[in-house]
Amino acid sequence: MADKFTLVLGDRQSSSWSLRAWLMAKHIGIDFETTFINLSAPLAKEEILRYSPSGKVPALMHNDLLIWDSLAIAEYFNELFPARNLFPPDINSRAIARSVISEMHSGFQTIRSSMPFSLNSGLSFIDSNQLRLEIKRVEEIWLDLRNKFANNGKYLFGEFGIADAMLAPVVLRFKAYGYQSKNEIVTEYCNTILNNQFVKEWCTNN
Ligand SMILES: N[C@@H](CCC(=O)N[C@@H](CS)C(=O)NCC(=O)O)C(=O)O
Repeated sequence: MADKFTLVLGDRQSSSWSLRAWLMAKHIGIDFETTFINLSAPLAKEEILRYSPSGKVPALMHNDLLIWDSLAIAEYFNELFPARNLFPPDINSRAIARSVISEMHSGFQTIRSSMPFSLNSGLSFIDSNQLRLEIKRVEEIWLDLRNKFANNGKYLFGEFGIADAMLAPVVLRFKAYGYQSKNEIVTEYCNTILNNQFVKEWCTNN
């Protein structure tokens, strides 16, 4: 029997964590089904809980196995498809990639709350010192990695990987809220993400 993968996702318009898992699956190139749940529907929570015990999306079903949380899905994909280089090839770079994705996964609360994920544009964000600090930190990560890995390709560690999937929603937030970096390298990386074929597909199919 062929392997069956299903991603349970929130709607494209509002679910940034779902986008991350979906980007990873698209990048790997597996055949997978999707179950989208409209997160603003009155019974959304009940619907999510039919699939995901945490009450959150994304969740991945691989045959009879259920994996929930974007980070666990990322690590599972990496173990199943090592040849797709979802993490960079050398141990030091992998450790940095894991630091970056963990920082994203557990931090940047003010970016999340002041710039809620949306595919619309022309939105207004709630400005604050903390928001500026977090934006500065994201830009510092992008700049540092692009400077280090520029020779390997145009993504954070050269080739597209989990770190790019985890940070792509921040690029879309900046676009939605009209935040434009003054740094050329940061802007170039943001354009790379905005021009990624799968990011475009997520944004146009909503
Ligand atoms: N740590 C989780 C966060 C997942 C998360 O917060 N998902 C949101 C959608 S982006 C969700 O399920 N919200 C619905 C709810 O909380 O009822 C992950 O990385 O997957």
